[in-house]
Amino acid sequence: METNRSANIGAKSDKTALLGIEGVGSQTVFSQPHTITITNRTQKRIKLTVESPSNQFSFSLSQNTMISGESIDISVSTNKSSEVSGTITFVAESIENGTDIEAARQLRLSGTSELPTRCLFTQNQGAKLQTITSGGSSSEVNITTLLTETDVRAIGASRVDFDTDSTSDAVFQRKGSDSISLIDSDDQGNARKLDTGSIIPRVQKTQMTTGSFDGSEKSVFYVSSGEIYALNETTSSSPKKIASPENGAQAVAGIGDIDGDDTDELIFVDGSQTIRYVKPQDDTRTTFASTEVAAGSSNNVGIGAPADFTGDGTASVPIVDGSNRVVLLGPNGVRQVLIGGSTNQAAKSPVAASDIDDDGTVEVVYIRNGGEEELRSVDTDGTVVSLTTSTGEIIPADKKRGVTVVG
Ligand SMILES: [Ca+2]
Ligand SMILES: [Ca+2]
Ligand SMILES: [Ca+2]
Repeated sequence: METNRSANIGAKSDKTALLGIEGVGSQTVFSQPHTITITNRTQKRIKLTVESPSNQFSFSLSQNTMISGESIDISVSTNKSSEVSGTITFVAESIENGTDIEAARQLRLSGTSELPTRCLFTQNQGAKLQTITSGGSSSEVNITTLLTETDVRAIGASRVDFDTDSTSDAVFQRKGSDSISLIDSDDQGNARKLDTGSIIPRVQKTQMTTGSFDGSEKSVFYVSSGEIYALNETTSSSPKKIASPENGAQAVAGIGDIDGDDTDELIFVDGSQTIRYVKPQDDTRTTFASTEVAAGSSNNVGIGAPADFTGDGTASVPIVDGSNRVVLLGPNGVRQVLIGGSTNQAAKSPVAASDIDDDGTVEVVYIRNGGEEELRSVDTDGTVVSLTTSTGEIIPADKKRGVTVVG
């Protein structure tokens, strides 16, 4: 099959002008979503297939058949956080007879994705699963309660929309369950359960994450008995073992390119709270690369999903260290200390890198240590803000669950 197709490319390349292709092939770096327009210049009705051989791009076609003279728009996007350059192949097949046209074009796309602007947390003892979004000023936020009267044991970081209803799904665990729950992050609704089978999730001092790692389907990544597993909602298969670190695993923080090599790492907290990461080519059982920095651990572990704080395409991992400082980590250790000292301290609990004031740059949202256990944010200039409701009240949060990014 593949051999025949390759032969056809050469034989039929003179026909590519019959596919009017606009919006690719130049050295321009486009921003996403980028639109490519295809015009059917043949005399036949054709069926169009668009592919990204290296899986860098995804496509949305309004329709895939075109009558003679008709044009369609293709929306192209990428889930990379940096600039992506790659090949797109277009295959047009005539429905009435066997003729086909195949064309390959280069595209450069800026993969800077929309910043997350929502955080997930619970009230005391896991009651009330709630989110906050920007309320339009540096300190004011809007609160949405997703679930009331539930005993939430652990929460996760998630920017994935598993059920493709255009709302990303929050991930959490309920008391006494051998499953992981998902719920749309912007409204009160019904939670969905993912069956973990015999690979029962860790429920205390832990964190989950969602996403795609090393070409996997979009999955929930979680810890069970010191190992890291991926569970996919749609394939209903058993959890897949991703890593069995030699000194264990406690929390999965997130997926991101922390060393700037254009591939994503899976960041986790090992059995001694040291922050390590899995590279796509790693064996399942090894020690894994270490940042040589440990997350603070008391009520939970102080770590959050990686995010691009500077807009250069490389992510940093926000953590709360053993001295209750909020710092940003790279693969070789601390990149920046955001807060430290005795006056401003963060609880040793999950944190969320999010643009919670909606000004286009990322802050770290955390739970205050000492005094009221309230949600605060700190930006890369070290400015600390106490988040409040529209009536000026603080937002209480539970240190055992922490705060995570969602949406
Ligand atoms: Ca959804
Ligand atoms: Ca990387
Ligand atoms: Ca911001």
